[in-house]
Amino acid sequence: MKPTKIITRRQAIVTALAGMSGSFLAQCTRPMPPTFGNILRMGDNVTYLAQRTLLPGQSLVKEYRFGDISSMPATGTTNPAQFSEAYDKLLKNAFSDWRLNIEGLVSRPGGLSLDDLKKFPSRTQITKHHCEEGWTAIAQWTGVPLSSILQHVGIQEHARFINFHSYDEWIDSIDLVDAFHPQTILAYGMNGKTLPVPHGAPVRLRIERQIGFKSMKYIRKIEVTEDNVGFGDIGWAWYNGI
Ligand SMILES: Nc1nc2c(c(=O)[nH]1)N[C@H]1C(S)=C(S)[C@@H](COP(=O)(O)O)O[C@H]1N2
Ligand SMILES: [Mo]
Repeated sequence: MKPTKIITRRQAIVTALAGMSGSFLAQCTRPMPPTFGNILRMGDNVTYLAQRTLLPGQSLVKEYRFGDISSMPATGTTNPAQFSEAYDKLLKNAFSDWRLNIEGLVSRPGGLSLDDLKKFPSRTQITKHHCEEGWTAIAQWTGVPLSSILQHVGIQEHARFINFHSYDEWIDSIDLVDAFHPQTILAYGMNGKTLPVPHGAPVRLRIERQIGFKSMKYIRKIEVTEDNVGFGDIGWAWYNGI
């Protein structure tokens, strides 16, 4: 008779844990973030999975009153005209030639003007912006829900990511849960006025369930894809839920 293999308590625990996490991931029908597999971005996977599992993602962030509006510094790029000829031209025409180009996995690709966007029912929200540098600010944003635009262009079956491209060459993406969140808007107004250049004119994203840098300014193009393209190696996490 063969001697029974003796398993130490430690081995048993390690094996059980590996099995548990393996089967958890195997059973997990949720998509993994595009940073999955990058050891430095392990925290990203954990917060993404935890938030998407525990909070189905549709809860609303707090909205404030008009009197709560604070001053808000403009950070990062504050005027793409300084280096982008294309943006400079658009700015000189008060953005009348600006088009929101939408391409990728959509049934009706094309360009929407600022006036086109303003024909959709608008949403106005007073929310707190959380910059990764540690400051916060409260402002009022007016725009069109991203969900309305995605429904208008008709996203196709395999679509999973909404990628944004800006005039200052940023590329970033969000998943469909955040894209269809009711407070995710393409904002063209700020504090009751036209969105000013330092804050992202003519149109910026407001994505209230994630940290500040995900709210991309100076939007040029939206690309709907199955695989994530909108995440460069900028050293920041892709998923930044708050
Ligand atoms: N295109 C673009 N979007 C951007 C940035 C930028 O430099 N370029 N900065 C980000 C960061 S870090 C923050 S905190 C907010 C700042 O928005 P604000 O300038 O309106 O305060 O925009 C985000 N979106
Ligand atoms: Mo930021």
